[in-house]
Amino acid sequence: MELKGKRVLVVGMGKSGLAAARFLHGRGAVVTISDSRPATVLSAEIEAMLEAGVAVETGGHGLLTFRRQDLLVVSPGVPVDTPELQQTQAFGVPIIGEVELASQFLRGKVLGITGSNGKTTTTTLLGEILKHGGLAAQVGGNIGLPVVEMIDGITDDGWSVLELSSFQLETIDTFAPKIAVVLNITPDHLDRHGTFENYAAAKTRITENQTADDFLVLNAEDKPTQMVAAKTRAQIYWFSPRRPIKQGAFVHGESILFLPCEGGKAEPVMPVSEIPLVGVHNVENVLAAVCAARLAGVSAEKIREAVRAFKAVDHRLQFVAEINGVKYYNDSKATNVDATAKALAAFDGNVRLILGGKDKGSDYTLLADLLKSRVACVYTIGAAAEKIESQLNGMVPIQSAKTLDAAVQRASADASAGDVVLLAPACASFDQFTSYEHRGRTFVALVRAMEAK
Ligand code: UMA
Repeated sequence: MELKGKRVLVVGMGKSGLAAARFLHGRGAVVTISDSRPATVLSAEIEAMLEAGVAVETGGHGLLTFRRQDLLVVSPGVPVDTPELQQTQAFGVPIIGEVELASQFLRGKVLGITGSNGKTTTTTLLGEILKHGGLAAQVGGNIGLPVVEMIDGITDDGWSVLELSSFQLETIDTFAPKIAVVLNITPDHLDRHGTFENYAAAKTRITENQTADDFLVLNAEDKPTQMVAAKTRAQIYWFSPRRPIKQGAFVHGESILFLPCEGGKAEPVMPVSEIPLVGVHNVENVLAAVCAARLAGVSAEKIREAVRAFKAVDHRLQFVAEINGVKYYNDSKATNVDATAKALAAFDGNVRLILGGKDKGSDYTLLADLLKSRVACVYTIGAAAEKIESQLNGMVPIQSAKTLDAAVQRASADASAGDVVLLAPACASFDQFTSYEHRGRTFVALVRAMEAK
């Protein structure tokens, strides 16, 4: 892609947009960046952009700004159906996301991971496995590092391991990972995508440019993920924690095996008991990582060593502390109902569950069975509290705590030895926090403060 002299508008002044604008300017493009937020809350970003030689528009997206451009680069958080973007598209101006832009300059091979849940754990784990296996590898994408910032970090023989969200995949064009992984597709971001079908279609785009020389790793136990198989030209590898499969990774008895090809000989990789993470969903994450890492050329032995040494990623079912026999877990990254279900399934019972935040059009009644079998009390917080309380009314004891601070205090006051206090809120964090990390860090700090008393 030739950028010199091109007029490019970057939409969104968050991490992705700022990185994209810097990159484009460095390649000789004439760059403008536009953000809907007012200048008063963007002063540091505005200064940095102006200093870098990028023109800035804040407080809304001006239709005229959008008209005089050769290319638009949108941040993942900007919906593609915003009127300004649609108008630009109608004028024939190409619209791509930051991942597509970066992929046109990124050297080496890409291992892309998507799914509704488990992306960050699997991406981080795969980065560790590839490095332990002696391969040059870097990790980024939705996990927090814009892909444009990874362009100088890898050579032709290395791997970029990318966590990819539906938002990022919605705006690709030519992006084609050598190995793509779809962990699962369960309802999430329905407020943005409108329907589950649209959301699943965005995730499916991870394979749309793959060829017969590429690999696609899919979850054999997840129906919507199985459907992705019909849309690919890549070679499919399956994973399953429940049953043997013809090509891919699965659990047999107490062991994880990898079958490199149909009719081939299954290789033992490791005992399931050596996985240092709780929950069946983490067995699935490891199985997906085993498939992808074997396809990238890492030996079973190196995979086993790297998995054994792996530590739970912060905010994903992260054990925080045990105080008076009560265990505290931070699963702030459980930002949708399915992730909360997976977290609950990792415990036998006596869970005091903190639920709530910014609703994403979710159906909390899907938790009914798990709540009845495993949860002693739900403590609601944030903007979604009322909806959660009305949907779960009568299924489980509920206390309206409003804030995370109050929820932790009440749950710990109610808990007795053997109980688990779990933050797995099933909602986005943006009503009361700046991010799920901020929410998770706040939870950890509240627990540590109780521990110190
Ligand atoms: N904005 C506009 N116009 C709009 C909407 C937003 O100008 O119509 C502006 C906002 O005012 C804000 C900026 O866009 O200033 C924010 O952009 P962004 O939401 O794309 O956020 P970034 O900081 O660029 O971070 C993005 C990802 N954010 C989202 O997808 C919402 C980060 O994923 C990612 O780590 C980062 O790029 C680097 O790749 C976060 C996330 O929440 C972790 N992802 C979702 C998830 O995991 O569920 C998908």
